[in-house]
Amino acid sequence: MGFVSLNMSSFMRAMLIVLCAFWILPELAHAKHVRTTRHYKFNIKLQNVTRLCQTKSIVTVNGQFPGDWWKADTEAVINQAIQTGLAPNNSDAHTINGLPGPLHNCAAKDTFKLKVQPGKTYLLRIINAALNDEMFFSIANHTLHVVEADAVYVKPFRTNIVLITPGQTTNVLLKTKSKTPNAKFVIASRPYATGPASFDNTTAIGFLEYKKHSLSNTKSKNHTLFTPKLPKFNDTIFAMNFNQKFHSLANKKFPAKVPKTVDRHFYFTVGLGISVWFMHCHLEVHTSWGLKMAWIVQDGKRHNQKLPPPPSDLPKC
Ligand SMILES: [Cu+2]
Repeated sequence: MGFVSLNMSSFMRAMLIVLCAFWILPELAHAKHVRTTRHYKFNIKLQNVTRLCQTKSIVTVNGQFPGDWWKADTEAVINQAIQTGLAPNNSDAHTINGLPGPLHNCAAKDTFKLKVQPGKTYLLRIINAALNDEMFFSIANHTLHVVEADAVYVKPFRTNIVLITPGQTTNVLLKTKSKTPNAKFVIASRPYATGPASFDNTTAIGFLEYKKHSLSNTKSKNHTLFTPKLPKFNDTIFAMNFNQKFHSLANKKFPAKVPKTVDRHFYFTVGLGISVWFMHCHLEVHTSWGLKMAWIVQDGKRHNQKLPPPPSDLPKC
């Protein structure tokens, strides 16, 4: 159970895995930290990054970037998509924490390594930061224990493979083997796609590696390499079965209070000439196709019920 797991003394704090666009954030977690407020510093700047034999200047957060990798300038990619009205050109590589892994040219060193200790439970915070691809994710010879999706606790369930959509987050527990194995385990991620459109059908690879004790023989490099089996790119039966495993936690502490009656009806109209907020609930790329909901938001009576004005650099219509 999720909360039983959170009370385990050997619980590791979450690792952020950003797939693909994946970010993996590993952490050693302890129950006493569950309700603490955390503070983070985000240093956002342009910097030169080299991937797939090619260097370009991109926006980084604390020196890192999530998301697929395009060899082309991504501003040019989206501008072309807006002009043609078609989907943006496919990315050239999916990544795990910004690293495509050894299946790509020039990327042998650009491989994410998740270093773990034996006999621990790690919380992996998995985010699909891909532009438009749903992703399978798996770690060879390890079972993942899904406990949360999109900031909501779920009834924990075990799976060897996670399927995650763009912009979605999920937290999974990874229990490491009780003793350090003489093996390396491949972490793999690649898309699930069923539509007629083409997609970036590349596989991002990382490695799960067990830390060696300082006394152990560090010369033994004859690791067995285990690779996970991912579903075929169009395995809809897997996708449906996986999605059916999600249920709200619905225990006493976190009950599922789902409203069962409609008590208020809304009627939306859209007009011109008012400050209007656009939103789209999931894939950012869909906003470039004109798929937006327009919200006209009126201020409430109290001070904290008033919206701040749009930022000064918001592009004008
Ligand atoms: Cu959409």
